[in-house]
Amino acid sequence: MSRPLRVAMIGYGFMGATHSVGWRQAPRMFDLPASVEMAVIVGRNGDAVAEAAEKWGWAESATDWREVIARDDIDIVDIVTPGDSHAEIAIAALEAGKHVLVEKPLANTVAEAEAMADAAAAASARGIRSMVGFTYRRVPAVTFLRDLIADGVVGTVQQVRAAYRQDWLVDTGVPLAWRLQKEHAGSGALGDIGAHIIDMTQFVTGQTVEAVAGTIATIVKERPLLGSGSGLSGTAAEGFGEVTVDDLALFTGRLSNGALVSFEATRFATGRKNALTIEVSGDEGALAFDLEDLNSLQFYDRTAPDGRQGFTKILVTEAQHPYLGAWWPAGHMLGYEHGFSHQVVDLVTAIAEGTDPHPSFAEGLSVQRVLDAVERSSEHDSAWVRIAAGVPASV
Ligand code: SOE
Repeated sequence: MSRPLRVAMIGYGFMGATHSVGWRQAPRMFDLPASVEMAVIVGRNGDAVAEAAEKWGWAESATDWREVIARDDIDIVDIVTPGDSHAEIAIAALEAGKHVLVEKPLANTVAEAEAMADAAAAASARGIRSMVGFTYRRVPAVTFLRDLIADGVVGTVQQVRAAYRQDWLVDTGVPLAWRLQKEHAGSGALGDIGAHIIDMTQFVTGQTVEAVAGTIATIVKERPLLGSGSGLSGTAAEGFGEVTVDDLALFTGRLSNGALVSFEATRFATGRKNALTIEVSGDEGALAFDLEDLNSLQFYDRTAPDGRQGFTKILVTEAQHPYLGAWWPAGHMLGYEHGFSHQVVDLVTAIAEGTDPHPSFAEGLSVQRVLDAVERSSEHDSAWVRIAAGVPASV
């Protein structure tokens, strides 16, 4: 057997923890076609990144990502930094011949995403693979929902409702972490969680979002400066700074088949912690998913006899459901973190088989174009904005 694929992860915040769980669990639970080693984790603060390495099981830590991607013993670079460094690191890693996984959204701007997609296409010609971390595609119920739609169980998709609702910014004391600063995050709720529901809509329907009309808004315009910590768990310091991203985004999308989608991405849905929901309505049935009940789907079959129609709960935990064969007996539930293992399974399988994994950087670019179009629509009184050069959603 050839030597293991050795992984370097750049970044060590919340997504660093989730990706570490994925790299650790996937090889233990799935029969991967190649073995994997968690070689090195990289961050600017030497002490903090050494502690993360110890806690999450990385063999080494380092403080200079450029030195790490120049190493011959590294095969995969996993990027979990804020969006402002995705393009630079990903393009450098691809040029250095490393396979790349990058956390969503692909980038902060369309121009960066285009450069990344170009670099990925050039690298693919040299056998180098790249993937964007839209992990919710890999929740078994979501993958199964996509399969059912592809099998035609809802007939023609006529309407979609997609929402991602959080409430962590209702607290005006939450400090000005990088997710609230345009120069680091690109956008706010729109790019952070709206990106997930745009990708999910394109993934499950097999359609692309071709035009959007919507509004973004910032509800709390100033917040305490960040003291210690980062990401979602920082603490406040003295003084205030301006929030430069949106707190919520409401928009309508038109799919390539003409169907309309209502999108809502918000960090101000009081009481909703991490509530992603999607409902796809077709002429023969409907399917609905709710992340807060992630082991199941709701299915409505319009072709069932009159008087016996109604939404049915399908528990997506059987061995024949996507990814489930490697886990527990039916009914023994999975959680949020399992999607990160499934992401590793699909990436490592693609690398071993010499195929391009999904979601590709081109698919990440297609989401980025939608995000950009929503911002432009909002700037122009919610006018419809067409998305140029849409890239087909993958299977
Ligand atoms: C924060 O809003 C966040 O961590 C997102 O960045 C993730 O993509 C999502 O999985 C959970 O919420």
